[in-house]
Amino acid sequence: MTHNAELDLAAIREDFPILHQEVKGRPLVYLDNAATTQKPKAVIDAVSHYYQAINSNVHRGAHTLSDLATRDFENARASVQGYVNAPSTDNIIWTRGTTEALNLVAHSYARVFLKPGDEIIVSGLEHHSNIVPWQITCEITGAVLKVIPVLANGELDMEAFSSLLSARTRLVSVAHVSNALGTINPVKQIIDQAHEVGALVCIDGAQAVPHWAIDVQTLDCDFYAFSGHKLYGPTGIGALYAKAELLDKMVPYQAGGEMIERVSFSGTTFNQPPYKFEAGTPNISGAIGLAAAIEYLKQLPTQAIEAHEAALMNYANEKAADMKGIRLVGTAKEKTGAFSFLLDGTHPHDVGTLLDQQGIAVRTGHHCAMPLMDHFEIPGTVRASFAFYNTPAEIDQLFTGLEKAKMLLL
Ligand code: C6P
Repeated sequence: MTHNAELDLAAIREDFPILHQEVKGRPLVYLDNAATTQKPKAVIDAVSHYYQAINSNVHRGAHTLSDLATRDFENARASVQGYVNAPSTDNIIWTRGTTEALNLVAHSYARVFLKPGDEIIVSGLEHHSNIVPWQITCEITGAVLKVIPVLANGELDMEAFSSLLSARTRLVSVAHVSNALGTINPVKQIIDQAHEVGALVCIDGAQAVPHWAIDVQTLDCDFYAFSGHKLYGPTGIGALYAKAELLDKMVPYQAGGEMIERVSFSGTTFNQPPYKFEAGTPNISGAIGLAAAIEYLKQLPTQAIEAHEAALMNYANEKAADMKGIRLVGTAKEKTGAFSFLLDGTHPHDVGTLLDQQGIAVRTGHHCAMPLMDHFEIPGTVRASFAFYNTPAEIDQLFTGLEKAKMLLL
């Protein structure tokens, strides 16, 4: 369905079949969008159409269905290219998601080109997917991992970042948006400063792309990773953007079919990027579903969506200011998506369970950001995370649910 400039929330919610159900006898309030977003019918239909009408392997060219599948699969790559404004479809590598995209950079670039004493900088608010691949890289190469400290409000300490940068810095890898706190990091500044010392920059965009269409050329990042399932697309598909000159010199990630040019026992030559990094039969339906998600998002009124998401965050902040015994975790000036908090005297898991009993879905725990939780000396948080289909009424329900949880737990 097409939406015009004004945001028609009721019409938007009609596009998402899963939202219209009861959980534990209550209308579902889905506030776990940072974990995964729900899928519009356009995405479900695109995946279903692929399996019903054109299911075939791609790039084999042997018959009509294979040609159709290849066309839709490669058109999907063009949709992703357009969404992030990459110069060419050759800059877009299909992955299973953000995690695999970051591992690809670690495996195919960092492990090959970093030497003992080189430095990789991450931040203290990273998801484990943007920490562990670099720890392993450091173990293998002898490089050293440096960490940008996090301030009390959940923003990065940018002065500390400046002092960490040196001629030894080879790679900076940071989240565009924190999944645990919602902090929007100043990635353009990080990229520009890192480039001044000759370092490359990899951005974990998992929590940014669901909120606005990014532009990799304006950012001038070297790598940008994201997951389809957080962008209203299917699970098991994501993408890595990388600059062409880097892809040319990077080594293959996995080996097998598709990524080769010619195989013989006297030696094998590799395919051109992006295929050099895409061994094996890809997630064809996932790519087609992700393209359907992007096309769906493109027909929504972007400014109204952004204003609505900001209004949801402001409203949650106002409600929290009126509530006794709630402590927000992450109060950065620039935030999107995640709204993390603790209720005094309660454990996040107990709060999450009591919310679930009222049909309200949130995530509780460390959010795969254990170093960040250690930094704040907390076991985890309750995290409500918003998407454009959420309503102010759902935020009211969240806070009513929290008052009930408080009564039962205290
Ligand atoms: N965060 C969350 O509930 P994958 O699992 O590969 O699609 O995405 C990993 C990932 C990487 N970086 C960030 C910033 C993320 O938020 C995530 C996924 C989910 O916060 C699941 S742990």
